[in-house]
Amino acid sequence: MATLSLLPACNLLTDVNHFDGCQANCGEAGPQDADAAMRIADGALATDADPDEASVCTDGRTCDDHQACTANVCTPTGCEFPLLQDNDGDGFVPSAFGLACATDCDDGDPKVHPGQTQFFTFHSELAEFDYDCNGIQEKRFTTVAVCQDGPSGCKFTEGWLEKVAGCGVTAKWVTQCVELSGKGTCGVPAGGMINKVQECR
Ligand SMILES: [Ca+2]
Ligand SMILES: [Ca+2]
Ligand SMILES: [Ca+2]
Repeated sequence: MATLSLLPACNLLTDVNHFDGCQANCGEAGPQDADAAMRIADGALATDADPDEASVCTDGRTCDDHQACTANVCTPTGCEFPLLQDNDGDGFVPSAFGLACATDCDDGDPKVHPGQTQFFTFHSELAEFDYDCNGIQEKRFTTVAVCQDGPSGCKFTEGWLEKVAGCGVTAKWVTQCVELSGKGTCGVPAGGMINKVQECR
């Protein structure tokens, strides 16, 4: 038999912050569940002892997606599982939360997140050039140019002149290698180099 609640029900239309703003407490089991998670999102708490505790709704339903990085929230007709925090909207919770699932190493930059496949020529505010948050700043272009005399003409590998450029650094990139004046004179001709910026992630 269902238990009647004497407290007013949540109104999701008028009570925007319905996780902790409505008097009915949204039917949550206690202050440790979605309320606590929402306070983290509000910035009031740095940690939550049990962010993944299930919410028991007033009608007896249980809301729990068993994900530590989302709150378990009862709504009048179902459940919601909003991320604890995602300021930049890239779908990842900031790593500052200290949870295994919290992997966004710069929550102020949507270009920075796990799984990022693009490389960039400029650094982010918090993650430097580690755009995919794996702890390493990988360079996109890693070959050093080779321009040598060979038995059948010039042996050439396109690449950086002398050494691999650092992230965001502009340096010379060799694009051509030819016999400058006959056999045995392989070298970089005029116009055989460009300025290139190293990209990283
Ligand atoms: Ca984020
Ligand atoms: Ca981010
Ligand atoms: Ca990286």
